[in-house]
Amino acid sequence: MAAAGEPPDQPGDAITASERKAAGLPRREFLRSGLGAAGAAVLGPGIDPAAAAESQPNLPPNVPEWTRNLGDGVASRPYGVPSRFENGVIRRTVSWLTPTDTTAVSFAPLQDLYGVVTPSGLAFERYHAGAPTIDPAAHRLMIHGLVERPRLLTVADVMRFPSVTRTAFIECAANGSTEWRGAQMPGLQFTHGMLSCSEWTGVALSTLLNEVGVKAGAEWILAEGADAAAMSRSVPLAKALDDALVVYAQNGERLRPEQGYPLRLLLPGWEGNINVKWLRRLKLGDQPWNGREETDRYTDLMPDGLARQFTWVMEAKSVITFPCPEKPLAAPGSYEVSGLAWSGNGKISRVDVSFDGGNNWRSASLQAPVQSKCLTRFRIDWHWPGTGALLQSRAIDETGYVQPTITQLRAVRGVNSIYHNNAIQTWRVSPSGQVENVQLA
Ligand SMILES: Nc1nc2c(c(=O)[nH]1)N[C@H]1C(S)=C(S)[C@@H](COP(=O)(O)O)O[C@H]1N2
Ligand SMILES: [Mo]
Repeated sequence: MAAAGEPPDQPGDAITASERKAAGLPRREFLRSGLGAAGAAVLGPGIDPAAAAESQPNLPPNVPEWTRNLGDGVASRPYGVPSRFENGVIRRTVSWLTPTDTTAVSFAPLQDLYGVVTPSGLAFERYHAGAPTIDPAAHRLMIHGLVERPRLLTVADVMRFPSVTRTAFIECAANGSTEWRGAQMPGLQFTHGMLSCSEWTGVALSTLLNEVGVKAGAEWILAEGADAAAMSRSVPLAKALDDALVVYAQNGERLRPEQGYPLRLLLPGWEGNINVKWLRRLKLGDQPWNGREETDRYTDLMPDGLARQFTWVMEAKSVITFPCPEKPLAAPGSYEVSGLAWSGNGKISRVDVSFDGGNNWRSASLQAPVQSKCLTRFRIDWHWPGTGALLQSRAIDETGYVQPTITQLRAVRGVNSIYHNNAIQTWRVSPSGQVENVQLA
């Protein structure tokens, strides 16, 4: 199809206007009027079609083989997968963080993602006892304890209630845990990849609680999974009544097995661990249960030797996703620097970017709509002169909270913590364009 202002494609042309555009060639008007040089500001000199034609039979002005032959039919693809040329865009694991395949974590390839939604097949995975294969017909959600009418709900029962759809990020509290004592991981996928953002559909937990009738004195809910870990967490009733969902769908289709099929608890903005997958039980009680995941794990050891418990909220954080160690700069010139910002306390209100290690800051533009407890994409233009640079991003959320530097964070938290490292990330760009994970003193 011809873009606005392009001459329509002429059948029989060796190269059409849209092919020209796809190949990054200047428009014909530009060639005629001599404005082609304007395009060179970003991309440098254009392609020499004659040289390309000799070495690459599929390059313009030749007609490529995929235009000369019919493509695949619809029957060959009942469920689509990405282009095989994108087969490097995958979740990755770190052997020393994955003692067994079932107590595992995989990291999302943030360096290869665009916009704010994480494709379901690339959402990071974290589980304590493997991802169970649950037959939804044989699965029940039990709601009991301090309630008027205990219930065993089928998945179909849950799906009969009025539904809610919202987008929300999930970040493991251990995202960035390797960076407390110094820069360690070699790339963005491993410093920040325990982070995903999906459009979730389900039922408001308040709707289900209304159905069972919460008894006076109930203040907490035990949420338990049906996996072999029977992983459980204590959820305060206030959060359950605020914005908690029991979700059954993710990015337009039913939940993926690794994200909790057939039912998952979603607590927007709260640490990944409390978003209990394969949800089988909600028990109302008058105090927290103090299970393994909220005592031995998911607490923050402070410099005075005391541990903070119940630090549920993921505070404002951001990271530059281009450039990054996996995506270096090719040559000096103009670039769009881009990244992600998020806050478990609401909307991102501003993201500042520094190119000199935090001495000077410029505000980035935010992709609309900016949604609460959701990834927010930021973008800012940069002319890289080909010298060394220190890139940082700093998120500010609607509460006025400013993302701290690692030095500020260590001053309060020490270095004994594992969880809740939301420090500003520094990428060092070398004159060759390589990008490295560093920390500034
Ligand atoms: N039942 C159950 N729920 C669970 C877990 C688990 O092992 N079992 N892992 C938790 C942890 S530690 C995190 S970070 C998130 C990860 O969610 P994801 O795998 O969908 O990215 O799920 C949480 N919910
Ligand atoms: Mo986690």
